[in-house]
Parts: sequence; C-alpha cells; structure tokens
Amino acid sequence: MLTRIDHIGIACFDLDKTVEFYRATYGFEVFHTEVNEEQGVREAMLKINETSDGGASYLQLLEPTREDSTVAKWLAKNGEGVHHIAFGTADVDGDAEAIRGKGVRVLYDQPRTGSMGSRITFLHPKDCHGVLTELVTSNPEH
Ligand code: MC0
Repeated sequence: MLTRIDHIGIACFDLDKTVEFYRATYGFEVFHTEVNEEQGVREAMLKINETSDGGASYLQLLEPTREDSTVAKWLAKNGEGVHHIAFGTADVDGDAEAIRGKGVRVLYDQPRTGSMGSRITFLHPKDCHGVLTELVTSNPEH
C-alpha cells in the first residue's frame, strides 16, 4: 500500500546552487547527500516533514554525474524542473508486482538501491499520464 509522498525529484544543472536557493528562499536544510553511481546522480535530500506512518517526505535535488544518465538526458531535453514523484510503501516488491499486474510497465525486475539505502523501482511515465513514478521502501536505519 502506498502511504505517503516519499519525495519529489527535481533535476538541476548545479546542485550546490539549487540547494542554496531552497535554503535561502524557503529555509529548507540538507538532511542527506550522496552519489548514486548506478543512477548517475549526485543528490541532496531536504526533509520537509515527518509522516504519520513513521516515514518522511523530502525534496530530492538531482544533478547528473555523467552525460549518459537519465537525468542528464532529461535536462538536455526539458531543462530544470520536476523530474519524478516517489510514493512510499512498506512493500515495494509487492506493490510493484500488483501494479505490473494492472498493465503498467515497471522498469526494474527487482528493486534497486535508492537514496539512504532505500529500495526503489520506477514506473514508465508513458503508462502514468506523463509522470515518471517511483516506489520507495525506506531503510529503517534512516
Ligand atoms: C523520459 N520521459 C519522461 C521522463 N523521462 N516523461 C516524464 N518524466 C520523465 N522524467 C519521456 C520522454 O519525454 C519520452 O517521451 C519517453 O519518456 C522516452 O524517454 P527517452 O528520453 O527516450 O528515454 P528512455 O526511454 O531511454 O528512458 C526513459 C525512462 C528512463 C523513463 C525509461 O528515464 C528511466 O529508466 N528512468 C528511471 C530511472 C531514473 O530516472 N533515475 C534518475 C533518478 P516522448 O514523447 O518524447 O517519446 S534516480 C533516483 O531518483 C534515486 C537515486 C532515488 O530516488 O533514490
């Protein structure tokens, strides 16, 4: 069951400048940063709020680390902006299978590693009314 918005992914050209915009304009501070080599991104997570299921919601700022990454490709075509939305679930495997059964393309056979040790998969934007959609099971250690 999808229980919360885990994060909204925002693609940017310059992570440090974008982090500074969110800090100076809204007062959001960086909760976590990491590089995900598999996904080809450097990212900053800005925590917005805790949620009633024990999780949290974040803004995720994404800067590509290589030209052939999905985010670099998307930035070249669209410029900066909202890249994807991610829903939190306690069971990414079960929810991905259930959604696959409804005819939506799930992009990974098995969930991969996401931010802060989470397990993630993606749904094809063309099957989701133009929205690249991610499913996330958080790592309880975070
Ligand atoms: C592509 N399309 C999108 C889109 N990306 N539509 C909405 N939102 C997006 N973000 C559209 C394109 O405009 C195009 O439509 C069609 O989908 C095919 O795109 P493409 O540019 O030809 O690229 P493909 O087919 O090679 O790849 C698209 C696909 C890919 C969604 C399969 O981006 C992908 O695998 N994404 C999942 C992984 C990802 O995005 N990782 C980065 C975040 P037209 O109409 O022009 O044909 S990593 C992350 O977020 C992790 C670290 C985390 O949360 O923890």
